[in-house]
Amino acid sequence: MSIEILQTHKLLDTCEKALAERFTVHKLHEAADKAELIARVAPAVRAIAGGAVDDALMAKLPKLEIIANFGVGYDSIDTNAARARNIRVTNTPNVLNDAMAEITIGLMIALARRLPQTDQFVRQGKWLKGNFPLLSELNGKTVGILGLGRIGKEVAARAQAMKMRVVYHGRKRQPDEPHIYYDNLVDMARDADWLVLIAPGGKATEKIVNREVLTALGPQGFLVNVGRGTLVDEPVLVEMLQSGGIAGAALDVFEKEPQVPEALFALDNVVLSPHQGSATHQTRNKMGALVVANLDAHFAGEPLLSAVV
Ligand code: NAP
Ligand code: 8YV
Repeated sequence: MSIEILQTHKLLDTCEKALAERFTVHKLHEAADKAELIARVAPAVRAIAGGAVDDALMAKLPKLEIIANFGVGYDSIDTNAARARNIRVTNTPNVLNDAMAEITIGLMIALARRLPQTDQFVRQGKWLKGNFPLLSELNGKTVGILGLGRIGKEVAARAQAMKMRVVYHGRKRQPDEPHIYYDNLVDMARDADWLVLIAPGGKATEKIVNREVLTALGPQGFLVNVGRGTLVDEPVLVEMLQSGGIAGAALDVFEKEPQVPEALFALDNVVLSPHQGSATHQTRNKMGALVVANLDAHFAGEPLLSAVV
């Protein structure tokens, strides 16, 4: 008999195909009556593919053994509840590091040189009436990275290639890293020209970038958030972008996606991206393959490839 699994949101076609070849897949996101679907399949469901899993959902699935998240960030899964219920959790680390580092540097250049705005300037015929204002460069500047992890290190390497000085903040110093460590985020923001956020979301980091941090970054400072929207106090960020409290922001993630504060749409010192960090064919295919490989390993009784619980 085929193993039954629950899929919580749309996944890549190749991933869905691979899952369908192995399992009986119940698609929660497609169900008109989600409660009815859960009640009907609950006695048989042994795995979840996807995120957005809270304790209440786990409680309804007595046979649940594993949650295979599509993404490295697993803040949408209650890992404490999973641990307490002896449910394994996997994520998709490393396969997206290069895509993430590329979009981070891309967003930095796009913001420094206002690439979306210059494109509009040409298309709207404004160049015929005069030149676009002068801007700034990345080289020679200091970038402070919040979260020098797997992705943060790839961002650091590329920032150095851009002739930037790299410093970082996290909960602990990493002795093998050559970059200067700040144990205080406010101090790092004060010394940095660019603040790049690539730390996990969740309670521990909620609004870690608050008014004090943004004030320290200051009117010449740029913020790039490719980590999670919850890292930033979003209303304060909007206010400081409007008032010139910071110079600009490039944002791939937001507090309540896909909702984006409308006030940002009117600002020229902002570059917006719809959570596209890992959104390339090659990376998403690798992420999907890792979701499937973790489920395969689990049901074959083999060690998981990338377990977080
Ligand atoms: P990682 O290797 O675990 O790195 C996370 C880093 O954050 C570590 O350096 C860690 O350093 C730091 N950190 C963790 N908790 C912290 C805290 N409370 N305060 C300060 N620093 C903290 O993770 P990764 O693979 O690089 O991924 C990082 C995050 O990027 C993911 O969790 C996800 O939210 C986000 N992401 C976004 C996209 C996108 O599409 N935009 C795609 C992929 C990932 P310490 O342990 O020293 O604190
Ligand atoms: C998303 C991400 O998972 O890996 C992460 O943590 O934020 C992204 O890769 C991806 O957009 C799928 O939802």
